Amino acid sequence: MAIRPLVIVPDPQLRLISKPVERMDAPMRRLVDDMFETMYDAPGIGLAAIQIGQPLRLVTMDVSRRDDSKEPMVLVNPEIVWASEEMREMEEGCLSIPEYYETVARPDRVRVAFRDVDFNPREIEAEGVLATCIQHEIDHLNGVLFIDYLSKLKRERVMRRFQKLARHKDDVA
Ligand code: GNR
Ligand code: NI
Repeated sequence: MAIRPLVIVPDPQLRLISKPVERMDAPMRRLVDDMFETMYDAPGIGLAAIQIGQPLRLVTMDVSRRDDSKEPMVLVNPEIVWASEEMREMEEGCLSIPEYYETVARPDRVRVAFRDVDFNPREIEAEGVLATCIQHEIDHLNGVLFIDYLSKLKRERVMRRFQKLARHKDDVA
């Protein structure tokens, strides 16, 4: 297992449409292991494969509190099959946009079809933090970031901050 470097904005990889996973073989399971290790190390409650540079429709999540009861989840090729009319506002952050938090409104409950780590088809209904996290991760698979739901002013302010940071990195390299 290995902790892999995170892809950070404005890296254009974050705008890619990820490709469906066709089978769960040994290399794919190793990728899942690395995603969990990277996610727990960050720490984060979810991670999409593109955040470590792999454009595949693969998500790891664990929304449990603290490490007394880990609840690792793997979503392969997840799809929202139903979303509630009711919305919920939650403060979001993203490992690809470090140390920036803003409130986003999303459907309060969603039904999600996906395949598990053995590639068996499954469906779950999620609400609360889990529903928010699943929607945030599925957005990543489609090249969408939570800042896309903010005003243009806020989004451009954040993007300028990270563009400046990225330029600075080139300076010292
Ligand atoms: O760790 C994370 N926390 C979080 C908090 C509120 C809404 C979504 C998230 S997901 C984020 C990790 C991440 O960037 N996943 O893509
Ligand atoms: Ni994210």
